[in-house]
Amino acid sequence: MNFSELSEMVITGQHIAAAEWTQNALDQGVEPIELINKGLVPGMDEIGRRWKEGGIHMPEVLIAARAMKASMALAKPLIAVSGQEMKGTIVIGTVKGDLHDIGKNLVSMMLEGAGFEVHDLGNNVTPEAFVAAAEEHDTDIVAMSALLTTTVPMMEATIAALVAAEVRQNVKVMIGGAPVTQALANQIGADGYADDGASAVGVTKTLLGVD
Ligand code: B12
Repeated sequence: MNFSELSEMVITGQHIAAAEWTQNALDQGVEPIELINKGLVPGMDEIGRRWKEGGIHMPEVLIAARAMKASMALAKPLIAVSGQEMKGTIVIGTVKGDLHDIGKNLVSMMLEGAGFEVHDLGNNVTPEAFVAAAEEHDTDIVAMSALLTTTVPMMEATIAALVAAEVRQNVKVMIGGAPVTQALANQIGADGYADDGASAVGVTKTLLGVD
C-alpha cells in the first residue's frame, strides 16, 4: 500500500478520494492505525508545517482537515474493534463564556490527525463539564481555548475544579488562544501552552512522552 497517496489526498484536500482510498485499503485488510500513522499523520504534519511557515492559509487547512476527517471516520470505529491503541486521549473545549471555536477546532483536528483520541466539547464549556468529560474518557490531557481576555480566568477556574474533583493529578492541562501566553500557563499552573495547531501537537507529544 502506498500510504503517501493518502497523505497527498489530505494535503490537497481531496475528501472524496481520501474516503475511497481508505475504504479500499480497509477492505484489503490494512490496519486502521497503520493507515492513520502512515497516511493521515504525515499529511496533517505537512499541513501543520506549511501553515506555520505561512505557506498556506486557513481555508487550505480546513479542506485538508475535512479530507483527514473523511478518512478518519471510516478508520476510527475499527480501532476500538481491533483493540489498537490511540496515542492518548484529549478532552478539548473553549472555556465558559467564550464562543470562539475556529482556532480550537483547528487544534482539535490537528491532534486527531496526529493519532490522538479527541473529545471535543465545543465552546462555552463550564468547568464542571470539563471535569465530567475528563472523568468519563480516561483522559490524558485537558486542553482549553480562550479568545477573550474576559474568559481567560475561566482557565484557572477550570483547573481549580479539576483539583477539587481530584482529577487534576491524573491529567495534564494544556492551554491556548490568542490572549494566552506561556507566562500565563506558568502563572495558573498549566502544564503546556502552544500558539498554533502544529505546536500543540508537539507539546502534546512532549507532555505524554510519545512520538
Ligand atoms: C472570528 C471572531 C469572532 C467570531 C467567532 C466565530 C467562531 N465560531 O469562532 C464571532 C463573530 C462569533 C465573535 C464574537 C465576539 N468577539 Co470575536 N473575534 C473573532 C476574530 C476576528 C478571529 C478569531 C479567530 O478565529 N482566529 C483564527 C484562529 C485560527 O486563531 P486562534 O483562535 O488564535 O487559534 C489559534 C491559536 O490561538 C491556537 N489555539 C487556539 N485555541 C487553542 C487551544 C489550545 C489548547 C492550544 C494549545 C492552542 C490553541 O491555535 C489556533 C490555531 O493556530 C478575532 C480577532 C483576531 N484576529 O483574533 C476576534 C476577537 C477575538 N473577538 C473579540 C470580541 C471582543 C468579540 C465579542 C465580545 C464581540 C462583541 N462585542 O460581541 C464577541 C464575543 C462572543 C463570545 N462570547 O465569545 C476580540 C477580543 C478582545 C479581547 N482581547 O478580549 C477580538 C480579538 C477582536 C478585537 N480585536 O477586538 N468573534
